[in-house]
Amino acid sequence: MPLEDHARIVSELTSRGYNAEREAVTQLAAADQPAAVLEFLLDELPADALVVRSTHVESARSALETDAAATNPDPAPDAAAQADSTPSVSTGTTQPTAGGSGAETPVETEGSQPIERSVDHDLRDLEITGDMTGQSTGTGDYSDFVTVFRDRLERLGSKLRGRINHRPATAIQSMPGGSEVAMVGLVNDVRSTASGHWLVELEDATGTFPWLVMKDREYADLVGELLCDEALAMEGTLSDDAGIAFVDSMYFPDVPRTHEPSTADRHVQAALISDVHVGSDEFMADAWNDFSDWLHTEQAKHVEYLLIAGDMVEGVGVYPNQDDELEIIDIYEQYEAFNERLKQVPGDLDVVMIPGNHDAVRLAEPQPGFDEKLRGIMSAHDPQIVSNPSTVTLEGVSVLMYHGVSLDEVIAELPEEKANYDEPHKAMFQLLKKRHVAPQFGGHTRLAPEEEDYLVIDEVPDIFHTGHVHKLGFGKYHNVLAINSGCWQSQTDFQKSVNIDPDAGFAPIVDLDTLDVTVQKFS
Ligand code: D5M
Ligand code: FE
Ligand code: ZN
Repeated sequence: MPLEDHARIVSELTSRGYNAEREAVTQLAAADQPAAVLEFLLDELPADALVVRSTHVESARSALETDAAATNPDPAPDAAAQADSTPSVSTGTTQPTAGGSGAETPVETEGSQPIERSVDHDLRDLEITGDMTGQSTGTGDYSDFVTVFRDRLERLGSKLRGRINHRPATAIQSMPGGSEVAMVGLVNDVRSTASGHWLVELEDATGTFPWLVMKDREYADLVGELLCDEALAMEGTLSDDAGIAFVDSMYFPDVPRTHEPSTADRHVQAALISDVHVGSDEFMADAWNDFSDWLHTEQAKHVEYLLIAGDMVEGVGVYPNQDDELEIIDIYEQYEAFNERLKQVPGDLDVVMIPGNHDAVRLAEPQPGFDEKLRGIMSAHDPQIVSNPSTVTLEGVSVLMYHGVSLDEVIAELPEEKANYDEPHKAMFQLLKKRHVAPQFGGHTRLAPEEEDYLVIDEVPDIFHTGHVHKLGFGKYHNVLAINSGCWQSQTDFQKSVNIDPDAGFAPIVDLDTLDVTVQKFS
């Protein structure tokens, strides 16, 4: 089947305000006279139908084929039955009323009627980079870990080496006391000394060297930000016995302050969400319905991209006692239900998704995109399914998508003012500064060693999008927009027990031409 036919059918349907099931498009394309079937079908669709389903196509085809059109073609009963399961969107007959049933009405009252979305697909541009799906080579051997850390040091070191006159650890070990020295390495260990100073051990490909940060130096404050295995450069002076170096300067790979983000050439928006958790008792169906209804309204007509940063479903066996709060027990049924949720959003959106720690892919990062079976299930709107992390560039604006498991660790390890759950974007700033999405190995975040370190932030993104901590927060770090997108799951028993108050039912919307953010609330 030529793809153009599919694309033409989809754009024809969307220009008339309809979404379509993928199967329906395939069936239409396969019909003898797709245009005739399409016209017939649209004539017969119930007035409030928003989604063209395969059952509609079948009815229309058989009605046409038996040439019963003149007598009594009646796909309506079938179509009406289907319409019950179509997403509820206020149709112009049901006015949203304050204090009304609420659940099925969009939160915004202004411009909240569904409209015929008309988008020009030719203006869109979406490119994926850094997707490691299908590229996994790691076997979990010790040698793989050596390779991945060497790659990390190589690539992050290259961002540091130009700034200092560095030497390998072994060369420093043989230099005389009092020498000026500099080194690029990964943080091997951080500990405080008896007198309250800090000893930071750096490791490179040749060996390790201890660096002493005096407690009263301006850099002492930065020691609190350090995580094991992150890349760092130190400059200083060797002690008289040449056994340690006193730190004068400390450098992070960082984002240059001069970074100028790219922007789109037209007014177009992306909705950034994550942590849908379909299958959980706490999945907020009403908020999701409101969100997807809103996407069909005038207010959302510029939203052309939908990015989902992991935890599509609640999964099974992710945390102890999780089973008690499952609405859907079977993992595949959870994905089927998620796909139904995906069908609710306009079919002309370009959807990109990465997995999270609740999803049915390996837990260790980088996580490859979903396997063929799950792709088959999550087929609504033909989403781009890529690895965690991956970068998607939308009309020139690069968005680094990462689920965010390492944020728990950054928040646990760093002082409150530098990273906390109420300001998740601050923890994201730290990852940008370290130019790595999950620096610390061996804690919460599991690492799958590969030939290269896919978790390194090689190119500075224009937007950094994470989820996982279920808190909404955004801000700019050296002109990079960091957004943690909240969730669609209300508080779980575990979260109640540890006082996590999730930000559920929010959709941050980014203007790709200005990188401004507006937050739509649906709860
Ligand atoms: O995790 C959502 C947030 O809640 C994230 O910050 C981890 C934390 N969380 C949730 N459940 C648990 C349990 N059982 N143990 C430890 N931390 C937890 P998400 O993985 O997206 O559900
Ligand atoms: Fe989550
Ligand atoms: Zn998560």
